[in-house]
Amino acid sequence: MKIGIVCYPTYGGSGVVATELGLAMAKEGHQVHFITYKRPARLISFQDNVYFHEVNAMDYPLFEYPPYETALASKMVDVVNYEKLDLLHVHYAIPHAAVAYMAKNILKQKGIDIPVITTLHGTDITLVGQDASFYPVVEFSINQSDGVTAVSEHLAIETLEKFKINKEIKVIYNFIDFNRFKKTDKNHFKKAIAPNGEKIIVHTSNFRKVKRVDDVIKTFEMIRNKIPSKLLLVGDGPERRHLEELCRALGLCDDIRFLGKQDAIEEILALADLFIIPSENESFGLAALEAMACEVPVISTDIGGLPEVNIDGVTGYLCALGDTKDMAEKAIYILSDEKVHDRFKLACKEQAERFDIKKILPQYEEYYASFL
Ligand code: GMT
Repeated sequence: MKIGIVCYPTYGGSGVVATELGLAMAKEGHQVHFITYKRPARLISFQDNVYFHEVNAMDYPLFEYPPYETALASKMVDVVNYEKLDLLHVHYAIPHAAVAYMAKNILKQKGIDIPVITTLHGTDITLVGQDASFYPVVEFSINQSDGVTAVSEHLAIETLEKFKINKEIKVIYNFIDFNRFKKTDKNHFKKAIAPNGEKIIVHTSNFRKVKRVDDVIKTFEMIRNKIPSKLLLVGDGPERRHLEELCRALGLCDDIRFLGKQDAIEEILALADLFIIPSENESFGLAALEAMACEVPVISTDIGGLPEVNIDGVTGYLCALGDTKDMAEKAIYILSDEKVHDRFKLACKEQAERFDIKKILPQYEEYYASFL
């Protein structure tokens, strides 16, 4: 198949899933064309069957905002037409589903019928898509897509509750590549970060309000009072400054490291003892799955699709939003006893295997094939 993938090229979960999916499809022999404004963050080296088409919105003094959607639609038309693509898969409904609708109709006039599949990732439905400035376009363009997938049961149900959707939404979960995410021996690195054998707690995100990184820090403070530990905060985003101030105010700077955006997340997870994801909204929680694949137990909220990934009392614990006391107690329980910790670690790996890319990729291939 010749597949066009449209996504955000940044470190956000939807871009990561789109890129990893494309790369895996290319390895299976499909030809994959990424269409976006920048090289996707995880598209780091040359790979056979992979192409990247950069979208450039022309600047002009009249434009306060260069019209990216128009440039993207034109690029989609161009690539589909000249590369003879079989299918377009757009990730994150805003604005990609609407732009795909426009491209599809332009191509129809040229006698080309291209199926469009939209994958809903989360905030495009639960947060951003609810804003009046986007809502009608999101609803319309989802209904105009030939196929619609969601990354969890919860997100599929929420989409049907929040919009009038006349399409069946197929659930295809986020996935994990065990060639990359697995437990590895990084003891030298661990010694550098935790020289006295402290426990290592990790959080990765884009530091947006929805991720509630404050709660990670508050939980960590309570854990550290009982168990010597270090916190690694991976990622960057709008809350970073405020979080640094919170660390200073709580006197935690010696035990908390801000590592910024990292490509090799798996190397950090490989030395982690616990992962915390206290989000107020999370359609799936790819970051939690990445941790679990590296045998790291997860303390999360019981929100959105997280309970489909993190099994309460088995792979970690599900706690109420904002209940940092409960999060800390559960974390201390897991970290206090080696045998308990080992039981959780093993369960994490077993649960992560349900989402092995080898199991999820054929679901996408089958879904694509049903539109051709
Ligand atoms: O806010 C983020 O976490 C980024 C966001 C995105 O769309 O880029 O991630 C969403 O998609 C991921 C991949 O499908 C999911 O694993 C995340 O749970 C989801 N984030 C939210 O729902 C907040």
